[in-house]
Amino acid sequence: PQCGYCALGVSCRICSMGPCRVRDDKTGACGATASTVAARNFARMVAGGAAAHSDHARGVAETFLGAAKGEAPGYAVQDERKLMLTAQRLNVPTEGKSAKDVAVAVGEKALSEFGRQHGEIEFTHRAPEKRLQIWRELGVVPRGVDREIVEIMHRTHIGVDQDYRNLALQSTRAAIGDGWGGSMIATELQDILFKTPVPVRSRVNLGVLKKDEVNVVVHGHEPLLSEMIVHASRDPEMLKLAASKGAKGINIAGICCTANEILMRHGIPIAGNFLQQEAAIVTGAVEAMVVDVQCIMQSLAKTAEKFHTKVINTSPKAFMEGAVKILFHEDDAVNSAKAIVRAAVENFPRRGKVEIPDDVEDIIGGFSHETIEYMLGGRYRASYRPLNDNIINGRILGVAGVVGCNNPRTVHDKIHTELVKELIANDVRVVETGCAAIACGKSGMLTPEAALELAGPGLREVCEAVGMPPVLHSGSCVDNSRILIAAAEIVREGGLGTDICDVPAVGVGAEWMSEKAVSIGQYFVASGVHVIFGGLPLFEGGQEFYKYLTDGMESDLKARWSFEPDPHKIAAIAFDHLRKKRAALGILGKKDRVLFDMAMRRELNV
Ligand code: SF4
Ligand code: MSK
Repeated sequence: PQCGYCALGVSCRICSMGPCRVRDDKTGACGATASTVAARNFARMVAGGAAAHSDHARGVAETFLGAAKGEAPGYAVQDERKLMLTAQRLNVPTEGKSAKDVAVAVGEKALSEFGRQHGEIEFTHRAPEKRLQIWRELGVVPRGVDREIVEIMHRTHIGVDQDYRNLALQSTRAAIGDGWGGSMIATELQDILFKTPVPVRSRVNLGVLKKDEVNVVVHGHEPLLSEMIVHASRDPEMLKLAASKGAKGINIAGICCTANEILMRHGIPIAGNFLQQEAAIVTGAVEAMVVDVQCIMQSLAKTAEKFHTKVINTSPKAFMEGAVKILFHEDDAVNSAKAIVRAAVENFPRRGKVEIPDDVEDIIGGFSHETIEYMLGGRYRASYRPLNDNIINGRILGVAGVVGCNNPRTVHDKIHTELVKELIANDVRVVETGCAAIACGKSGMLTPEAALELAGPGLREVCEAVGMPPVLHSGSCVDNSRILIAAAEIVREGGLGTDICDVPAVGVGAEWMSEKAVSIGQYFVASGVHVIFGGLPLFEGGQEFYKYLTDGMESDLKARWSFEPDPHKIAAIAFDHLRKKRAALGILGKKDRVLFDMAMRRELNV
């Protein structure tokens, strides 16, 4: 049974005078009000989410440094151009230095951002100047990734910070440390190690599992593992072993964000999103489900007991009862990955009845910020200019970042897909990450052909001109940092205001469920983007705090939250917001294309 107080965000168990359930004018045993309790709960969700993203990033930075020093065989810098750009952004000198030395310095600098105690996280300087100014005035520029998370844990201890706005500001600081810190570090270093994604065609849904091959499903979040599994599955020794067991090959497929990572860089097919993890096992066709961290249901091993599937637990941070432990060692990645793939192959003869659904869709992934810029502007003038122009001339109403999880409170994928269909039909350019992207992939919206069928006339015209799908897959949860960078670049390109809050843009987490989603939501709001979450209005019980989230935050951050479970109402809120932003920019009406005659050209002041 679910607790009504918890649903409203007003139960507290942070000290043993409680637990307390606090509503209206009642208080906890310590005197805490409902708004204080709700703000503390919100802050702790942000801390949990920011910690998850950032600990993932720390692991990447450590392996990156090991690879740069030649101490992590199997990993190497694959995108030197991005290495040099990232060095500049981190204030690491590059002149006269070898790529190896720059990589070591970048790895050390990135790693130091986590434990940094003073100053400002370097990547926050990628935000528009005005945004940075807002953060500085509010005192919310993160000093270090870890420090802001620790400070949340301190401030939410019994008897410390009791002011809901002050708690929300620290949540903002930690969330910025996630989006413009930890998550951005993860994305940038992963791109340098494994290549910056470019568009790649693949397939999605359970139908990607193969009847006659060994199926290895990788699930979780960290590409350090999955990249190596992909390589191990192509190893001739492994393929020979598979053949000796009667299999025609080794098929890798992904679930959740691990799926997004290997789709983006290798075009590996996706078996499904969060709510399909057990369904993949139930096909009877999965020899091994290889899991690392985050979003792995504890029920998996129990489900697997009924089938031949081995759930292989690879992270020392996340032990699972009933799973086979084959720990993944980054300093011996190739052999660790081979041991995992070998275990899967050897399990093939134990297969029983197999039932793989036919459902499968084509999908295009790989829309990194660099790719979007290149596709819009071309090799020699990569830029967001065409996107800005198409927003200004009204062909595109605005941009929506639709991200986040699945949640069994709603029919699987329904809110994502109904919402996104409505958005693109009304000329909103949609950028997606995480399980939301997989949901829309399964319903066929991630192909250029979808633009012809589903997009409104303006968006269709733009998609046809550049050969893009109406919905862009930009990667995993940490890759929401790509959307932040794209937003900053749109501002830098000019014509749509001087801060991210001026751009007609919204963020939506329609089926969110994880703490990471709350951190993502807060760093989008902190960056100036109106954020709409579906599901429960989790903090509604703390009335003043809830009013602050949904209204008052606007005066601090020029953006706020909305909570709305219905996809059509979410779309209505989004359209209303995009139109308001367009009106403020003076571009509300659609501008007709004008063919300039000679007299008009002469009048141009260029
Ligand atoms: Fe109750 Fe206050 Fe303790 Fe929370 S901190 S459990 S509201 S006494
Ligand atoms: S995997 S956090 S269910 S998006 Fe990133 Fe999906 Fe949400 Fe996990």
